[in-house]
Amino acid sequence: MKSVEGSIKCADDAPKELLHKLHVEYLATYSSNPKHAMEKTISEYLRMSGAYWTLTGLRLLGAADRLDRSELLRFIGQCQTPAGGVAGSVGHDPHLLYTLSAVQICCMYDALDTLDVPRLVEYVAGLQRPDGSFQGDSWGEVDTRFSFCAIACLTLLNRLDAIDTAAAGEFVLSCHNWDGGFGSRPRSESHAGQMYCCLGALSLLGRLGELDADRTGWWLCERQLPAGGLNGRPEKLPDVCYSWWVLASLSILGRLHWIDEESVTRFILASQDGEDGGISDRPGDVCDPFHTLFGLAGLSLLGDRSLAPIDPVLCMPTETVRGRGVRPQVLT
Ligand code: GRG
Ligand code: ZN
Repeated sequence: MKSVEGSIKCADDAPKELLHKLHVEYLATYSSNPKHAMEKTISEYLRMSGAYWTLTGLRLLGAADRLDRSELLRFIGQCQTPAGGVAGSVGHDPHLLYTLSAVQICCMYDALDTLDVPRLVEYVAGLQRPDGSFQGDSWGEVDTRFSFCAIACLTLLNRLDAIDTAAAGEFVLSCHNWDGGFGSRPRSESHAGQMYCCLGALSLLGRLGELDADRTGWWLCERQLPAGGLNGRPEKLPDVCYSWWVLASLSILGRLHWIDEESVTRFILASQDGEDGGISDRPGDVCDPFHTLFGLAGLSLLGDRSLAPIDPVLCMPTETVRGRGVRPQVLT
């Protein structure tokens, strides 16, 4: 089997600077651009998260005014269901993933009155199970991603009192593996996306002190490949979105300097589309708003001062998070 090491390279003529203006145009016009009609149809079920990726990306670029605020808030209002949770699209079923995206957008727009907050809190709290875990919706799938979504939603709404936080923390800690990583459930394989969710949840619960931060940080910094990009688990390809899941996790642990910042920056910049804007998963691939946000967010964490600072736990502008009086725990 061919090793992934060295299989992905940044071409010499790949972009080396951040294409700020092109990304603003790409994100601001994504949903109205006929070129993306097919992707838009296929991703209809996650439109709410798409709106969060686009708005957050534009906030980092200082161009949030390019989106129609009232249209987006009207859409959110239409997606909150009688159960209190928020769906990915109008007429769909609610889920914690989209409920968090809706809360994040409303916080960025300072418009929480768009939502029926007491009912939303009841919905989130109702998804907690006796072992402290969270199911994503009424169908019952349990995953540490959903623990993060629930805890992040309630933190932003200042309603952590609605759940059993001690049990929620114990469940997340029970998903910590011998290799230093975290999985989706107890004894599941370590994965960088799950790592971000678990460290984010423990940060918001103020329980990072219970971890061996060196062992955890070591699993994370081993995700960097020779070309600079980061993968999500051993022997996998590098992907720009892991510049967020891994870098944010290292940042929460106060160990961002454990990776080579220059080569990961080069990898993200090489994944930009030099003609139409946007960032893809790796150099030469097709761009999408998901990788565009996480590429920009990674660059912001790495200190690009042309972008607004980002909070490593909530993946929202630091200004918004502080404005709500939220100070997630980070280790130094
Ligand atoms: C507020 C930023 C934010 C997130 C909300 C849903 C969520 C919380 C986090 C998702 C974390 C996660 C599990 C990310 C991984 C996404 C991803 C690229 C999955 C692909 O997995 P595989 O197995 O890919 O297809 P690999 O790279 O392992 O081959
Ligand atoms: Zn990806």
